[in-house]
Amino acid sequence: MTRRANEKLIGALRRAIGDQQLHMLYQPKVDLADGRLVRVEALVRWEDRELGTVEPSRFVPLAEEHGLIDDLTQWGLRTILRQWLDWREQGIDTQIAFNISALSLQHLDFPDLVERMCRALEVPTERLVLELTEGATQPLVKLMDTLTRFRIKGIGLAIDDFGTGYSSLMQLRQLPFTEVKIDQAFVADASQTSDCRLIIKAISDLAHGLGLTATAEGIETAEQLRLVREVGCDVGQGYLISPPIGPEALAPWKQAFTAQWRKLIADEPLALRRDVEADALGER
Ligand code: G
Ligand code: MN
Repeated sequence: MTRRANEKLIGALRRAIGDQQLHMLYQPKVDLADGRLVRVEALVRWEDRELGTVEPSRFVPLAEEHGLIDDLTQWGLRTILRQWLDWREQGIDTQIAFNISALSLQHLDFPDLVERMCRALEVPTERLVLELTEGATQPLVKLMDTLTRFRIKGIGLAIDDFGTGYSSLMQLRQLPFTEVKIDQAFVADASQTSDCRLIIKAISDLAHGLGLTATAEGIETAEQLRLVREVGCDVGQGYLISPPIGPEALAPWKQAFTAQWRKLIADEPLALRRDVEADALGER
């Protein structure tokens, strides 16, 4: 893109952060044992009147480059914390996962700011999970101090898109993560190649060995759902379960999905359907 086009985009982004042109969608993640909602991932969307839909993959790097990332992060945090309160009013007590730029984590006082925001709105810090992707230039190990501060405050930490890019096994061991999100590329090919199934299982076993939750991203088919359940992933996310949805759609989704879950796993081998069996035995 030309410099001029970029400048126009940055100006528009600066205004958008101020006046409601950004909004959040939320994609449910469910417990793969019983289909229950465990958390949602907040995904920022930008509809500009002139520019149309601008993808986060385009505007987040620009925001980082031009000093807007902290404003964007704070707008996002305020939005999701208020949303949490709204859902709790409706009787939904879920965790919210928030994608965070490694740049925002360079400030050592950032965990305190997040804690203050949670406290001001009376949202328990345990309801918040931060998702981090390792950038090419910024090994996450450098952020050890900030990440440790978040953990001490009870905030969860997920490593996103694990298995592609630069994520190394050493970081998993050294950093205080609570969750590993297996990159959707592996899940996408899981039905075709046994290599991908093997990799998903290996990451999932590794996560469990280190005491972390293994989440499979990008589940689009019932076959992929079966495969990730079979290899022992704990949490699932993807279009099959739900695309990212507006906040008002969460309650209706939750109701509909419980019924759908039974159908989704109906053809699976019985060994995988412990929850259904337990139900039949009246144990739940
Ligand atoms: O990097 P991260 O895992 O945060 O990216 C999440 C992105 O993946 C979102 O933009 C979301 O819309 C997209 N996504 C979510 N579920 C699926 C899926 O099942 N298939 C594909 N192709 N994309 C998905
Ligand atoms: Mn993510």
